[in-house]
Amino acid sequence: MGRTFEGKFDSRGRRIAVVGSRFNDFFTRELMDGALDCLHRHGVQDDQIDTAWVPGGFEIPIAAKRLVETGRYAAVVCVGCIIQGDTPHFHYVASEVTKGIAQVSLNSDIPVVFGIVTAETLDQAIERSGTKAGNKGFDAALTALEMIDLCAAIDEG
Ligand code: INI
Repeated sequence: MGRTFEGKFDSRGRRIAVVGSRFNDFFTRELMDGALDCLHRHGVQDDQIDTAWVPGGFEIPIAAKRLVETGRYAAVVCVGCIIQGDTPHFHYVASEVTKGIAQVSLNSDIPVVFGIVTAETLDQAIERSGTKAGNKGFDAALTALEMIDLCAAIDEG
Protein backbone atom coordinates (compact mmCIF):
# COMPACT_ATOMS: atom_id res chain seq x y z
CA MET A 1 0.00 0.00 0.00
CA GLY A 2 1.28 3.45 -0.90
CA ARG A 3 1.31 6.61 1.16
CA THR A 4 -1.76 8.33 2.55
CA PHE A 5 -1.50 12.10 2.66
CA GLU A 6 -3.60 13.99 5.18
CA GLY A 7 -3.37 17.53 6.45
CA LYS A 8 -3.36 18.53 10.10
CA PHE A 9 -4.58 21.94 11.23
CA ASP A 10 -1.05 23.23 11.36
CA SER A 11 0.19 26.39 9.67
CA ARG A 12 3.89 25.93 10.66
CA GLY A 13 4.42 29.67 10.87
CA ARG A 14 3.20 30.40 7.36
CA ARG A 15 1.35 33.55 6.33
CA ILE A 16 -2.32 33.53 5.41
CA ALA A 17 -4.45 36.19 3.70
CA VAL A 18 -8.19 36.58 4.22
CA VAL A 19 -10.27 38.51 1.66
CA GLY A 20 -13.68 39.76 2.77
CA SER A 21 -16.37 41.64 0.88
CA ARG A 22 -18.21 44.58 2.45
CA PHE A 23 -21.56 43.94 0.75
CA ASN A 24 -23.90 42.51 3.43
CA ASP A 25 -21.28 43.45 6.00
CA PHE A 26 -23.66 42.66 8.83
CA PHE A 27 -22.76 39.05 7.94
CA THR A 28 -19.34 39.36 6.35
CA ARG A 29 -17.85 40.98 9.47
CA GLU A 30 -18.96 37.88 11.38
CA LEU A 31 -17.44 35.63 8.72
CA MET A 32 -14.14 37.55 8.84
CA ASP A 33 -14.15 37.39 12.66
CA GLY A 34 -14.86 33.66 12.46
CA ALA A 35 -11.94 33.13 10.09
CA LEU A 36 -9.56 35.15 12.29
CA ASP A 37 -10.78 33.39 15.43
CA CYS A 38 -10.06 30.01 13.84
CA LEU A 39 -6.55 31.05 12.77
CA HIS A 40 -5.72 32.54 16.19
CA ARG A 41 -7.04 29.49 18.01
CA HIS A 42 -4.82 27.27 15.87
CA GLY A 43 -1.72 29.22 16.78
CA VAL A 44 -1.43 31.55 13.80
CA GLN A 45 0.02 34.84 15.06
CA ASP A 46 -1.60 38.18 14.21
CA ASP A 47 1.44 39.31 12.21
CA GLN A 48 1.14 36.19 10.02
CA ILE A 49 -2.37 37.19 8.91
CA ASP A 50 -3.15 39.89 6.36
CA THR A 51 -6.70 40.93 5.50
CA ALA A 52 -8.14 42.68 2.45
CA TRP A 53 -11.62 44.15 2.01
CA VAL A 54 -13.34 44.48 -1.37
CA PRO A 55 -16.68 46.17 -2.20
CA GLY A 56 -18.67 43.04 -3.09
CA GLY A 57 -18.39 39.35 -3.74
CA PHE A 58 -17.82 39.95 -7.43
CA GLU A 59 -14.48 41.63 -6.57
CA ILE A 60 -13.22 38.79 -4.36
CA PRO A 61 -11.55 36.72 -7.12
CA ILE A 62 -9.40 39.60 -8.43
CA ALA A 63 -8.19 40.46 -4.92
CA ALA A 64 -7.53 36.76 -4.21
CA LYS A 65 -5.58 36.51 -7.47
CA ARG A 66 -3.41 39.53 -6.59
CA LEU A 67 -2.74 38.15 -3.11
CA VAL A 68 -1.76 34.77 -4.57
CA GLU A 69 0.58 36.45 -7.06
CA THR A 70 2.57 38.18 -4.31
CA GLY A 71 3.93 34.76 -3.37
CA ARG A 72 3.77 35.80 0.28
CA TYR A 73 0.99 33.48 1.45
CA ALA A 74 0.51 29.79 2.12
CA ALA A 75 -3.24 30.15 1.55
CA VAL A 76 -5.90 32.72 0.73
CA VAL A 77 -9.28 32.47 2.46
CA CYS A 78 -12.26 34.19 0.79
CA VAL A 79 -15.32 35.22 2.82
CA GLY A 80 -18.45 36.87 1.47
CA CYS A 81 -22.22 36.77 1.63
CA ILE A 82 -24.62 36.76 -1.29
CA ILE A 83 -28.31 36.99 -0.48
CA GLN A 84 -31.20 36.55 -2.89
CA GLY A 85 -33.24 39.66 -3.64
CA ASP A 86 -36.23 40.33 -5.88
CA THR A 87 -34.28 39.96 -9.12
CA PRO A 88 -31.98 37.30 -10.64
CA HIS A 89 -28.96 39.50 -9.78
CA PHE A 90 -28.08 37.17 -6.89
CA HIS A 91 -27.62 34.23 -9.26
CA TYR A 92 -25.25 36.12 -11.55
CA VAL A 93 -23.14 37.41 -8.68
CA ALA A 94 -23.07 34.02 -6.91
CA SER A 95 -22.15 32.23 -10.11
CA GLU A 96 -19.30 34.62 -10.97
CA VAL A 97 -17.87 34.58 -7.44
CA THR A 98 -17.94 30.79 -7.40
CA LYS A 99 -16.38 30.45 -10.85
CA GLY A 100 -13.87 33.21 -10.14
CA ILE A 101 -12.60 31.69 -6.91
CA ALA A 102 -12.45 28.23 -8.50
CA GLN A 103 -10.42 29.65 -11.38
CA VAL A 104 -7.99 31.47 -9.10
CA SER A 105 -7.67 28.34 -7.00
CA LEU A 106 -6.87 26.05 -9.93
CA ASN A 107 -4.39 28.54 -11.38
CA SER A 108 -2.48 28.92 -8.14
CA ASP A 109 -0.04 26.70 -6.26
CA ILE A 110 -1.62 27.43 -2.90
CA PRO A 111 -5.06 26.69 -1.46
CA VAL A 112 -7.65 29.38 -2.21
CA VAL A 113 -10.64 28.60 -0.02
CA PHE A 114 -14.31 29.29 -0.68
CA GLY A 115 -15.98 30.76 2.41
CA ILE A 116 -18.91 32.36 0.63
CA VAL A 117 -22.39 32.16 2.11
CA THR A 118 -25.05 31.97 -0.60
CA ALA A 119 -28.44 32.37 1.04
CA GLU A 120 -31.99 32.54 -0.23
CA THR A 121 -33.16 34.26 2.96
CA LEU A 122 -31.77 36.43 5.73
CA ASP A 123 -32.41 33.55 8.13
CA GLN A 124 -30.15 31.28 6.09
CA ALA A 125 -27.43 33.93 6.16
CA ILE A 126 -27.81 34.34 9.93
CA GLU A 127 -27.60 30.58 10.42
CA ARG A 128 -24.31 30.42 8.52
CA SER A 129 -22.64 33.47 10.03
CA GLY A 130 -22.27 32.32 13.60
CA THR A 131 -25.49 30.66 14.72
CA LYS A 132 -27.28 27.34 14.01
CA ALA A 133 -25.19 26.24 11.03
CA GLY A 134 -21.89 27.49 12.46
CA ASN A 135 -19.66 30.13 10.92
CA LYS A 136 -18.59 29.57 7.31
CA GLY A 137 -15.63 31.91 7.79
CA PHE A 138 -14.32 29.74 10.63
CA ASP A 139 -14.86 26.62 8.50
CA ALA A 140 -13.05 28.15 5.53
CA ALA A 141 -10.02 29.08 7.66
CA LEU A 142 -9.93 25.55 9.08
CA THR A 143 -9.99 24.18 5.54
CA ALA A 144 -7.08 26.48 4.65
CA LEU A 145 -4.99 25.15 7.56
CA GLU A 146 -5.69 21.55 6.57
CA MET A 147 -4.93 22.21 2.91
CA ILE A 148 -1.67 24.05 3.66
CA ASP A 149 -0.46 21.03 5.63
CA LEU A 150 -1.75 18.55 3.05
CA CYS A 151 0.00 20.39 0.20
CA ALA A 152 3.24 20.49 2.22
CA ALA A 153 2.97 16.75 2.95
CA ILE A 154 2.40 15.93 -0.72
CA ASP A 155 5.31 18.17 -1.79
CA GLU A 156 7.65 16.61 0.76
CA GLY A 157 6.61 13.12 -0.44
N1 INI B 1 -22.40 41.47 -3.66
C1 INI B 1 -22.36 40.61 -2.60
O1 INI B 1 -21.28 40.36 -2.06
N2 INI B 1 -23.50 40.04 -2.14
C2 INI B 1 -24.70 40.28 -2.73
O2 INI B 1 -25.74 39.74 -2.23
C3 INI B 1 -24.77 41.15 -3.85
N3 INI B 1 -26.03 41.40 -4.48
O3 INI B 1 -26.97 40.61 -4.32
O4 INI B 1 -26.16 42.38 -5.22
C4 INI B 1 -23.56 41.75 -4.29
N4 INI B 1 -23.54 42.61 -5.34
C5 INI B 1 -22.45 43.50 -5.62
C6 INI B 1 -21.39 42.85 -6.49
O5 INI B 1 -20.68 41.85 -5.77
C7 INI B 1 -20.35 43.88 -6.97
O6 INI B 1 -19.68 44.44 -5.88
C8 INI B 1 -20.94 45.02 -7.80
O7 INI B 1 -21.78 44.52 -8.83
C9 INI B 1 -19.81 45.87 -8.44
O8 INI B 1 -19.01 45.07 -9.32
